[in-house]
Amino acid sequence: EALTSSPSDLNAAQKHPCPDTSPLLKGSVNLTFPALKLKDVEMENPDVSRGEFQPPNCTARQSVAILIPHRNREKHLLYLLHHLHPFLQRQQLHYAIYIIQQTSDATFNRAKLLNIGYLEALKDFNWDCFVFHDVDLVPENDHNLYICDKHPKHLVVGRNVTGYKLRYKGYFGGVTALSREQFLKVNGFSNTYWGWGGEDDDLRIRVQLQKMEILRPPADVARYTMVFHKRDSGNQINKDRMKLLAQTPKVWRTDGLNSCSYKTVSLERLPLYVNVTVDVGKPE
Ligand code: UD2
Ligand code: MN
Repeated sequence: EALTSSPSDLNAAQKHPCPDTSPLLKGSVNLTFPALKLKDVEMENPDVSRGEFQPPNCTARQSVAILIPHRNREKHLLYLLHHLHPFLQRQQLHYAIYIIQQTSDATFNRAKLLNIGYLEALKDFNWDCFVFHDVDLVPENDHNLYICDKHPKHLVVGRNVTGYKLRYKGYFGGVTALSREQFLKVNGFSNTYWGWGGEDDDLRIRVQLQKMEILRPPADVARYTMVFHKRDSGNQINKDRMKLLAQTPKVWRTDGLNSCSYKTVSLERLPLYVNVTVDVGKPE
């Protein structure tokens, strides 16, 4: 087989499945945050094109869309791209990164942006798995696998800023991984959380209502560095969040993916990510 196959054959059916454990993993890495330009990060990642990567010599075990809600955090985005691309390549995944940008300075809606990311990414490819990712969280250990499991996964057990401890039982913020089916089953996120807080707990309630569990990697692996930031303007604390959380069991069927209306302002395929700019509207 090796004697007769040409390089192009290797890209087709003859590739072997990637191994269960990638030989490229490094474990815990020392993160650095040097001054960066987008061009530098592009040069570091010659095998990524239009935001997408496939392992060259084996067939990835899963195809994963990374969805990042974003507005006005350009420096964080560069750091994340700088660390996350090599991290995902070491995991031998087929992946693409989608940045979902909210236009206008109306109140931020993280959850709705992530619903939109899911819907838009599925227009490109039938992704197996979706990772919902804050822009300011950089994973410290590549044994924290960005793949989906039998149950939804919460990948952030600890952060540098909180002493690497789980903030509270049921905490589901920061970075989560749900399969295409799991996310559909819970009808995605609620679209009704404007401003900071609550939307992550809402998703946990949806998961629990479906009798799914929440899985977490071991604490020594599920570690992140959060790049320091203050509360953004346009993302003030959502004072209604407790009231909304009490409604979730009643409203989840009609508030979510199936009711997510938005306008796509532009969709650009940049070298390192797909840039989806959307108008999510504003609170009613
Ligand atoms: C926590 C959660 C986060 C979310 C949030 C409440 C962790 C590690 N993270 O983050 O997942 O549940 O609380 O809503 O527990 N963003 C922008 N521009 C903005 C505002 C927000 O890009 O102007 C994005 C960005 O990806 C950011 C994310 O939204 O990382 C969450 O906002 P945050 O970082 O201000 O909130 P934080 O750190 O309290
Ligand atoms: Mn943050």
